[in-house]
Amino acid sequence: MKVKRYFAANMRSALEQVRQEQGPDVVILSNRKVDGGIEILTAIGEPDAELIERFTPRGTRERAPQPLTEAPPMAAAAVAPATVTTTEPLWTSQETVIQMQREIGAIKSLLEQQLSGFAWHEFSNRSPLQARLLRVLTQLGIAPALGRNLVSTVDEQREFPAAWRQVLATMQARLTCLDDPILRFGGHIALCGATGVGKTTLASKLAARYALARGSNKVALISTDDQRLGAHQQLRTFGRLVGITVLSVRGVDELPDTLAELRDRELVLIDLPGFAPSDPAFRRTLATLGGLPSRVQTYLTLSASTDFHALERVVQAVDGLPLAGCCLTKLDEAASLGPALSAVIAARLPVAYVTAGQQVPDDLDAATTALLFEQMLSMGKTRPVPAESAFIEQAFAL
Ligand SMILES: Nc1nc2c(ncn2[C@@H]2O[C@H](COP(=O)(O)OP(=O)(O)OP(=O)(O)O)[C@@H](O)[C@H]2O)c(=O)[nH]1
Ligand SMILES: [Mg+2]
Repeated sequence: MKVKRYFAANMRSALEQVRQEQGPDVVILSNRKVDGGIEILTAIGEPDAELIERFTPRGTRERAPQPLTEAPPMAAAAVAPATVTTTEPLWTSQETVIQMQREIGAIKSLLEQQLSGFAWHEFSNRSPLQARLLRVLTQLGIAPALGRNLVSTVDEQREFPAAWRQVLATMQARLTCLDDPILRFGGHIALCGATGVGKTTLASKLAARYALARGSNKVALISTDDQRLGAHQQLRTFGRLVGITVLSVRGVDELPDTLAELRDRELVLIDLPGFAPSDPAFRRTLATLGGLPSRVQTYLTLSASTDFHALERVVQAVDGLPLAGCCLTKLDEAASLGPALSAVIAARLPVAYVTAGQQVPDDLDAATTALLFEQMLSMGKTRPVPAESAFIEQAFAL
């Protein structure tokens, strides 16, 4: 076995020299930086155990050096990459690496937690009034992003009561309520939303109220839910009880004919099936409704007892679709009204009606900002959302 020394200004040219002179089967014994460039020592001929031992760094003796046709050292891979084969498991699947990834993940979340803690404390020291306002908004269930945005314009020099009134006024200005649009003007109204939020109950309440005010022959209901067992029946039974016409269709495509049949009705309520926000049929159905020749106004039904992230998913699912507004249900079941108001403010959805109970037609009110704010504040007083430091620090990091 013969040792040969190569010298070049950089690693690339040194390897190029080795490759040109000795081809891919050369054994690289060592490579190191020396004055003015890189030195590579190579071996040719039959392997010499003693020589290999001398040039193998401690801790890697069982693996290196090797011919370039086997698992290559870093530099050798550049010489003959196409001939490299290895049966060793990929390094990413090795147990130790997986364990390291887990530990890095844990350190990362610990760091994030600490950073959000620092951020909150730094914020509290710098802007104590804004921090106090944010804490109260958190107790009302207001989503962190909206809360931070609301307090950001408050002047630190103000007294707390005046600053709080300013925050409420800013929030109120961002919330739009519609003035009883369905019961005042009728029309073709579709109610959409996630499963079980109270669409059919709301449609029944609106129909019954309209019938009480203007006569049952002025209103009709259409059930479009052919998926859920008994869905058509639920509305039909209600219709029979209160003397309101109820028709069923197998899908929204059949609506134009049915709406034409009901042309003498002032108010036609279309009860849609419930959809999971991720179901593409949700958007498809709403898009079809938007394209019907007869104008159909669609309202999104949101349950106030749902948490903010679930509400956010629903409003994002209908983003960009033509909605007339939304209705908030199950206020009686909600622990706080903050999440629902945060979601509708973020989505700029006007609120038309609220419901707070199962009674048809009693538990229904036209939405007003005064009513919603009064509810939100009284819920916050009786059932404040926990706003201990740990909770608010986490919210502050989001
Ligand atoms: N507590 C309370 N329950 C309500 C309210 N509105 C509806 N519910 C109840 O919620 C349940 C589901 O109501 P539905 O009207 O069938 O809901 P849906 O959205 O039509 O459901 P799917 O058609 O299955 O998607 C029923 O038990 C209703 O009585 C409300 O404001 N408060
Ligand atoms: Mg229903």
